[in-house]
This record gives sequence, C-alpha cells and structure tokens, in this order.
Amino acid sequence: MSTVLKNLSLYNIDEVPSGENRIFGIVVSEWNAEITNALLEGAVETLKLKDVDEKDIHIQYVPGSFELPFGASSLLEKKKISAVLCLGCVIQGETRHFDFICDAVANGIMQVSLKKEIPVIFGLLTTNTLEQAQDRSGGKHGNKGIEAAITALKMADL
Ligand code: DLZ
Repeated sequence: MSTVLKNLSLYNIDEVPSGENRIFGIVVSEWNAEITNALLEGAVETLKLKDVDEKDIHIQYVPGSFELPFGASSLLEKKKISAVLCLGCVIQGETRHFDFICDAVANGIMQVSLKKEIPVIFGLLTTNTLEQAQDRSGGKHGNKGIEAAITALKMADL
C-alpha cells in the first residue's frame, strides 16, 4: 500500500491560507466515536492554528456517516459558512453496508456542495480495520481531520 509508514498529514503551515474572519462548519458522525472525536480534535486544532476563532467553528453531530450530507446541508441553511468539513469513519464489516454507506456519503457530499455552491469536504475514513482507522486519526499515518481542515481552508480561499 502506498501509505505504508507515511504520515499523510504533514504540511507546511505557511502554505495554507489563513481562515481569519471565516466561519466553518464541522459535521461529525457519532458512529465509531473514538475515531471521529480524534478527527474532530485534529480539524479544530488546525483551523485554530490558521486564525479561525473558536466561536466561528460550528459543530453538528449526526448519528452515523450516512447522515453527514444532510448534516452539512442543514448547517449551510443556518449559518453563513465558508466551508463544511464532514468527519466520519466507516469500517468494513461482514455485510455490504460499507459499500452502500461510503458511496452514499461520497455522492451526497458532492451533491450538497454543488447545490449550495459551498465547499463540503470529504473527511471520511473508509478502512478495513479499527487499527487502520486509529493509524489515520492521530496515529502513524497522521490525522484525516487535519487534512480535511487544510482542504477546507484552501477551498474557502478560492
Ligand atoms: C449501520 C452502520 C454500520 C453497519 N456501520 C457504520 C460505520 O462503520 N460507520 C458509520 O459512520 N455508520 C455506520 N452505520 C450507521 C449508518 O451510517 C447510519 O447512521 C444508519 O444506517 C442510519 O441511517
């Protein structure tokens, strides 16, 4: 695998645009909460590092990743947001739930983003095991929440 032993969240902070005076939304899935809370922590820390005021970060919890697109859409109805980050974790099980949820989230996020004309960021971990998810939520492969925040800052600056 190309990610073996690579921290995917390493970045040069000076190359990421400032988020000063911008409002961000974060939708977080409660399913696999240990992982999604770690993603949330990485995302919030990164936004704050890039000058986003804590009061300008609006967090919305949803029951599972399937509900992320609706959560993003409803946040965008209420606030004047520059970008929304969707954070979730789907772990491959023994049923086809995994494929249905991942496809629905990817399509749903794209639809909301294009319809509202606001960047909606795909911060969804789709892994085979819990260990792979831990490695990507503050472990040896970094934290996808950080990557989602950097993408949101860049897209808000377009
Ligand atoms: C049902 C389900 C399953 C089996 N697995 C996950 C998962 O790994 N990660 C996740 O975020 N959510 C999962 N869910 C819940 C669905 O996303 C959704 O909340 C329910 O199907 C209700 O719509």
